[in-house]
Amino acid sequence: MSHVPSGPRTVALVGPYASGKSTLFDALLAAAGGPARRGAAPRGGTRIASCTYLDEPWTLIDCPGSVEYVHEADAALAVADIAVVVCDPDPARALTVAPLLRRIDAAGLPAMIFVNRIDTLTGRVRDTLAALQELTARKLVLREVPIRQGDAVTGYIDVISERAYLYRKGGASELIALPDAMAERELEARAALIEVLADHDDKLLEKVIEDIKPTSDEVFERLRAEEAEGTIAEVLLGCAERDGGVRRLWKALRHDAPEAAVTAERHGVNPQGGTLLQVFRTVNAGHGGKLSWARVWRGPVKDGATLPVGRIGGMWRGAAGEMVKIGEAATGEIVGLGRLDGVPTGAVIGDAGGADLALPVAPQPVHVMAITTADRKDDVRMSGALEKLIEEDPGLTLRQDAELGETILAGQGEMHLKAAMDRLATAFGVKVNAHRPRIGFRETIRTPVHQHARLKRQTGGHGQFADVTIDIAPRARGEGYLFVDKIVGGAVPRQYIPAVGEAAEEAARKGAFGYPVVDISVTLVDGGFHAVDSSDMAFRTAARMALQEALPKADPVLLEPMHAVTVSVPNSFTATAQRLLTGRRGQILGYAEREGWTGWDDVEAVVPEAELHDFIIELRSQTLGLGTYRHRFDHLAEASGKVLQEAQKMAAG
Ligand SMILES: Nc1nc2c(ncn2[C@@H]2O[C@H](COP(=O)(O)OP(=O)(O)OP(=O)(O)O)[C@@H](O)[C@H]2O)c(=O)[nH]1
Ligand SMILES: [Mg+2]
Repeated sequence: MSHVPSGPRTVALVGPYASGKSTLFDALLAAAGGPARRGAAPRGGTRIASCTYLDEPWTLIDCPGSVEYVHEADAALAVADIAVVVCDPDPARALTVAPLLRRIDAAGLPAMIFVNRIDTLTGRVRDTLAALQELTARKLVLREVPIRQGDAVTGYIDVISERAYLYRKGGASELIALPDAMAERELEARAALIEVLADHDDKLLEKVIEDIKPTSDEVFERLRAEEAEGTIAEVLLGCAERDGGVRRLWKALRHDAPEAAVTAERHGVNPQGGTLLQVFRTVNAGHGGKLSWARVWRGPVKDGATLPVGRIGGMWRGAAGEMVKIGEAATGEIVGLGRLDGVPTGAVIGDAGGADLALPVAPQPVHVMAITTADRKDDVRMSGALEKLIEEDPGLTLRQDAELGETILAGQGEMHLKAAMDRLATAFGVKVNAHRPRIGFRETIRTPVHQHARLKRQTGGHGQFADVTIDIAPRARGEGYLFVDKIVGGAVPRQYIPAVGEAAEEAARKGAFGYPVVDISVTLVDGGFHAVDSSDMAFRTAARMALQEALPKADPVLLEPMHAVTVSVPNSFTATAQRLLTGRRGQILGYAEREGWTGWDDVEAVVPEAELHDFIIELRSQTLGLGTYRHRFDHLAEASGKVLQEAQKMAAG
């Protein structure tokens, strides 16, 4: 059928961990005339490459599948014209695609599904489709039925054109006569596809009712329109490793992927106006400088152009394995821009009007590490480098813990944080060590104590003298520190009394177990002074002595921070989540269906902060990587036994 050549379009290859996205990315580029690269796809990071397929310009974004990089995949989805969801044919693994399909649905992004590793399929494709259909609001339609020889899938029939093909490694599939034995299955799949499309099209519906076979063009047109709307997603089959279904996918994309203008309209971008760009990925290559990957929402944009955020210092297009310098980029293109200092990932450059271009907010970090420079000399450089790293990666957050004197780097998981620290070393030359962050323990007392202390020193000339008697007493949780002055008759002169209150409060920063003491009152009940030897300083010292002596006698108790935790899991893992929380001294408060997520539960619990450190690692390993959690500080709770021993060891060390 006729095809009007389109302008630049962008495809985000997304899908669960190790589903074959990078293999497919390489195969698509090879089919588009790029170098044939096999097997050496790096694990993890996003790759971006532009190419031409049948004279049309494309950019492919190979997104990481790891749950620790959802924010990277989300950023790619936010600038893509269509998503290709690469997944495994095993229905038992379908659940791993659930969070991604939800995000694509929520964004209203057009999508196709590429069921990869079709060579490993032992069951029926229908079952794979049914399992996937459970997970998305859009209707899935099977574009192909597999042809098998023995157990192996060796080709497919396209149910719209009704042509049969055999996969050919390293090349286009071979057109063959439609196998007789397959005719019935093909008709059945075609009828199912048309039935779905007819739901959205009265003319098609009439034909179905009157039993008239619609033309391929009619079916193609409807599919294209519904896919662009995000109401239907076609499901293609393939085997990226052996080039199976790769050209079929190219053709489907070429035909059905919406043009840049359609995507711009979906985001509410006004086609009229000045240059409009959006940075969706930043790579700080250290001495190589900073590269900001952007979608051109409104072009053209020229290298050297002065943008509101500065001048573009170099412009590149990604190509398979290299970068090609370009002078100008058109609307719809994905380009790398040089030297946009201070421009963070997500930045929208130009007048966006009322357009909705914000990148999805990265999930709350679930893994934290305290970091220190391996060499003290690097301290200043570390903070500069960290600032750049955060700017580059919205999945990271940084916090200075003044109380514990720690720099806390938080991210999406163990690998994510390790990668961030590696980047500090390789791109910024700052070597850091990481350790488990300290817990902000507190302590308080359970019994009142009456305490006297006297400072009396004679050093050469005039000495130091101060005498105080205090009562310390517990207060209710959260009431804080209170100083009460009950001096009568000038036992302690007025001017020294504030010093007593302040010094006692300072001394309470390190209690019997070595942690800040909270929720106590200190009452100054009596004292004595010397006309010459008393001073602010002397009263401070006496107050400190009194408190330090009193605290251990006041039945001290360690308080540990408790967090309100919400764990989200598919409901087949609800019991697992509860068991893991209980195993970490968590108190389960209950569970309920996760809002807007049928088939998922939110388990609520109160868990000690000290137990959350490695929690995400265990949770993911027990839930196919699907479990997530959110948390916030809730209250301080009394702790004893092993926790107390550990805390005391920590305070001492
Ligand atoms: N049998 C079979 N194996 C495949 C196919 N496609 C990819 N693989 C293999 O699956 C493994 C993972 O492939 P990748 O392409 O790296 O997967 P990915 O989705 O990019 O992985 P992440 O980026 O880590 O999420 C590799 O060992 C591939 O060789 C396929 O069609 N059939
Ligand atoms: Mg990959």
